[in-house]
Amino acid sequence: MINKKVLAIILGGGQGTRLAPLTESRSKPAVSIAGKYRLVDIPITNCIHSDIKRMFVLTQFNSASLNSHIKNTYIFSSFSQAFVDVLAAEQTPNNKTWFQGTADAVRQSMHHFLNHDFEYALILSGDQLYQMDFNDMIEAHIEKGADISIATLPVSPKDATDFGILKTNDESFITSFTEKPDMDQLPGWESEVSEEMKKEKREYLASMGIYIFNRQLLVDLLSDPTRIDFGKEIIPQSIDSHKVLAYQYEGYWTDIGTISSFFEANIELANDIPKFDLFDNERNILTRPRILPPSKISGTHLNKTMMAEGCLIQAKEITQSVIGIRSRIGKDTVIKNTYMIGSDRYQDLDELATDNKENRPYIGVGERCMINNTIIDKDCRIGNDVVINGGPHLEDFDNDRYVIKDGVVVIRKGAVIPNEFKI
Ligand code: ADQ
Ligand code: ADP
Repeated sequence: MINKKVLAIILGGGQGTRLAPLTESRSKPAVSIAGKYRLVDIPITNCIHSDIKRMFVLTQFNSASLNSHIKNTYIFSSFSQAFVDVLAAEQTPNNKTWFQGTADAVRQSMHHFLNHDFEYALILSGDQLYQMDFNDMIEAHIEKGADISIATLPVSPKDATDFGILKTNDESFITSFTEKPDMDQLPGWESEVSEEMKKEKREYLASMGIYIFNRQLLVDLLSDPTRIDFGKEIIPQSIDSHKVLAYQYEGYWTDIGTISSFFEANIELANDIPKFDLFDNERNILTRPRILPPSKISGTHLNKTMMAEGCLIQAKEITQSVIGIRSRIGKDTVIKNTYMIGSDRYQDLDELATDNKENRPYIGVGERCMINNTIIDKDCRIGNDVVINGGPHLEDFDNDRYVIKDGVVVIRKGAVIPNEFKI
């Protein structure tokens, strides 16, 4: 099955500064989540489960890891029209700059989209965690004769300032929209929401940054090059002149565009019943299958831990953590509230001997370490007796080995943390 009316455009990320340092050596869609997936797998999976199988991923810079992931994962039959193509910002004679914003990214790639037959463009963000069947939203869009549809979610006043907030009429058409209002602008923006949402004090309707546009309208709206962003220009400027429908969603959805939200979302996955269900028979998250051995664990007390395949674990305790592919953790180490992304490969015995001789820690985490509130990027070498205790007591910090953002310590990809180092 393939939905031939819809073309999906996944906004893969701007400069990615909010997710730095994870985005310093790779593009945002290639950032790893849940120990084995990449961010881009979430919107692609949602599309595939909705029978939308023609997708473009727009990214600011093209990384080898993103291309090889997509090329090796989303392989469709040669008789099908399905594809996932990565489009990176290109410099052309007419256009010497990178994408200025979300709408600009779509405008600059428009000539690629228009080569395809479609009636509706489904525009998605690349940094959100959710499972959604887009068909319901597309049906509502068609049934109500909308020009544009925006998926919306009730949020609390605290969250409302991070989103586009809107109000609708009785037919769910949007009558007003404000992008990321200040706290003192919020009064008056409340909406009618379900009893359940009211109880949670989620009375503001937020844009989820998921849009459906009718093809010609998108072309027309983007013909004005001063319109750079969907949230700042396109949507607010369309409310009065077009039928902009709010599609209400109440399932689990979270933005994972910052280090703290990315960290929280990953750690939450290790709960007994996480809000995001990776263990769903039908709506499973797709990613590149790797041929890895089962994880080997010895003497470890594992508590609320999600561990990917191919790990070698001798730690004393791992609690509320996500341990990514090929992770190695040494004896008597205690790891809590940590997302360890894993490694690209194993070291062989010769290499380990060389590391030993040169006094360099092995790839992974050494012995007798204590690690808490930390993200360990790929291929880090953390020595023995290291203490990393992240938390709100730490101030923001940045050096060539690690970064501290909102209390979360992020060990940079490939960083070497020597024996007995303390953070
Ligand atoms: P934000 O998420 O703050 O708000 P933005 O930073 O523009 O909006 O990002 C939207 C998506 O586009 C993200 O996935 C981002 O990575 C990607 N993106 C940003 N710049 C890009 C570029 N130059 N090229 C390619 N991709 C790019 C938006 C809306 C709000 C809404 C929230 C919901 O503006 O109204 O409430 O999304 O999260
Ligand atoms: P990231 O996942 O951090 O974005 P990449 O996907 O670009 O990084 O790199 C991962 C790929 O690099 C893997 O396919 C892995 O096989 C390969 N790789 C990385 N380091 C080495 C190495 N030292 N030797 C061989 N292959 C490596």
